[in-house]
Amino acid sequence: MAALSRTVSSLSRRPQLQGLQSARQMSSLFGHVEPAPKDPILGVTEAFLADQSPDKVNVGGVRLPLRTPSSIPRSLAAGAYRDDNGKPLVLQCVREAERRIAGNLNMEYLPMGGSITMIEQSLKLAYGEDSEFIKDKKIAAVQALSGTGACRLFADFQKRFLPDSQIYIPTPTWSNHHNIWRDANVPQNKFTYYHPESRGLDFSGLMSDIKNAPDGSFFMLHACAHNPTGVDPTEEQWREISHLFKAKKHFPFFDMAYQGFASGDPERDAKAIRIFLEDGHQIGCAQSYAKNMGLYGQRVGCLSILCDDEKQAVAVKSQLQQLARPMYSNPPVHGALVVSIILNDPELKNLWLQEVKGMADRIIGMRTALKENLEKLGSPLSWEHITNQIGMFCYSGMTPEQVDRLTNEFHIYMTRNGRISMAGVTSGNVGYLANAIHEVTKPK
Ligand code: PLA
Repeated sequence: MAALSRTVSSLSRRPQLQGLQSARQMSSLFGHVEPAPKDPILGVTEAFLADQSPDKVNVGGVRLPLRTPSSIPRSLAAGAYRDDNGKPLVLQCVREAERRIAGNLNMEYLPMGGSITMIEQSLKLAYGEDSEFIKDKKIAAVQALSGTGACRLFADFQKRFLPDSQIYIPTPTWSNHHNIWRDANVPQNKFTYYHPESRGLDFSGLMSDIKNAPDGSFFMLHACAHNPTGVDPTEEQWREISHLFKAKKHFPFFDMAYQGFASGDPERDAKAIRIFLEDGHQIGCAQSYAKNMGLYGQRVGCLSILCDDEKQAVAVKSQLQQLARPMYSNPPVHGALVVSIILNDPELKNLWLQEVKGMADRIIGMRTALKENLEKLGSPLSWEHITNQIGMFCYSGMTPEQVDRLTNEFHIYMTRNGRISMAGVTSGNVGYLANAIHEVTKPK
């Protein structure tokens, strides 16, 4: 009996011991894992949330000063659009699409490549309503997890099928581009883009870097509303870039995260891509509906690659699907339904076009307001670049130290590269923001 009870109790202790042992193993197994460095963009939101001051403003995106007890903290850290009251905006066309979805449509898996309608409509936006490439089925395209997922899928494709290729990335660029191609194990090169003194494009530097790259190089280009600089080449400059690309047989990969956000017109914002198409390039393109439809958290976008013919496009698409299958199998359905419904219905599409223009115009208005406020305060510095730059961001030229002062003394949060998310500036906070910028940039 005693022997039996010993056996029973040792048996009953065993799972506990095993649990302890595996817990010990676990802690040593991951003991070497250090916290990851903070993301330069999304980390700003975290810092903002931790700030207890009632005056905090996040322009990293920007956050409003919380002057009234009723106001709620608003994040302007990542580039996310806010209305003039500083509130996140759900577009009317999106609300209507959601109304049509609710109770009517099922939530089955999408095909591995995503929603066919969403892809068709996305290609029309990027390549043109009547594009011969669409008609000839020369474009391999899959639904992607927003713009980030589209870039990453392309980078993985590049690594798998052109394993010796590298990617040229502009200086500066959206910080995550570096992470994307790094994690896909594609070596990176930089090319000149921005001219800090003129706060504009370094066109000659850009052209000479394109020229000096080995023939057949891959280049990552921002199709419009360059992030973070807000500086885009002119149409004429794009034509020259395209010609040089042709001579050098380079491959342009366009990241088009802001179609419609630059000029207010998605057609105009696709101009760079259309120029390259006219010149007979093969291109790649990442599209995102995060900003232009306000579908940030829905993670809906499209990756396309223009191929030589239909047969090649079929093969490339099947390989893109093959890359997606072991990662996430197939993309999410809800955002794809929203986009399909809006772009497939002429009335809703029209409403969307008006709403994109409304967002772009509000941002343009805030650029003028910020510049005028700084001038009224008597700032001796030139703020012309605020209105010359385009899209969601203003690359202010402030130093990391000046940004630190904005945060420490004024509770204004923005990325340390001096990027202001203009989409978060409102009639209510532009004065506060201008005053703080003036204080930290005043010559001593
Ligand atoms: N490409 C560029 C150039 C971007 O600026 C962003 C987003 C993306 C792709 C990806 O967006 P998506 O995956 O949401 O479609 N850049 C933001 C957000 C707005 C971020 O950093 O994730 C920014 O604040 O820079």
